[in-house]
Amino acid sequence: MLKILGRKTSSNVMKVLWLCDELGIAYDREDVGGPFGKNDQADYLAKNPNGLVPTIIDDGFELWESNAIVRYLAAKHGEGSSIWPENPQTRASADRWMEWLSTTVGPNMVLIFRNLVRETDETRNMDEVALGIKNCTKCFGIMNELLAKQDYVAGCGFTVGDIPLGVHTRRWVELCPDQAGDMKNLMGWFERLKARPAYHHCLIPLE
Ligand SMILES: N[C@@H](CCC(=O)N[C@@H](CS)C(=O)NCC(=O)O)C(=O)O
Repeated sequence: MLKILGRKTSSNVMKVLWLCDELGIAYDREDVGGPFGKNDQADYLAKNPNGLVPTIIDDGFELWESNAIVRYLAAKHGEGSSIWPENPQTRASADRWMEWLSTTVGPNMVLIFRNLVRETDETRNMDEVALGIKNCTKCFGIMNELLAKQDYVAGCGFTVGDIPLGVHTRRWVELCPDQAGDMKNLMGWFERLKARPAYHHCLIPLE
């Protein structure tokens, strides 16, 4: 059975859990990282030298990097579903939004999330929060424009492209409700995601 190493509160682990439930992939998850530790131990570092989560083990195949894991599992189990589009252009479009989350949205969401959720009153840096909000407003504004024309990021069907952005959009809505609330098309897409049973992985309390 597929083994997933990683705490369920991690945004990167959420991507994998969400995809597995969408495709009905059975898995066994072990808590690693955060308060559970173990990611600094030699046997974990031998699988993932970054000491980060998630890592998967599938029939002896070890893989880290959450987007790579999502693509691997979708390619293996998602044939015939909209999640892993057959059309190369639709698939490339989905891929583009996954990369954009990692390179452009994610680093700004980290500024907001780390300061508002993880730091204390003494260590919180509100200048970083303001910068994160400014840049995320631009990013989610781009999505809001896109979603005026289509139901999902890569077109009319739900794809792997919706997963990383969907994980972070929940954080945006919860941490910056005023900015998110003004983005009606984004909120419509968020409601469509919330209607998917597998999205429950992303709706747990932030920590
Ligand atoms: N690019 C990596 C980033 C992984 C990452 O930063 N994971 C964080 C959790 S979201 C982590 O392992 N933090 C240390 C910990 O949880 O102990 C991926 O997408 O898998």
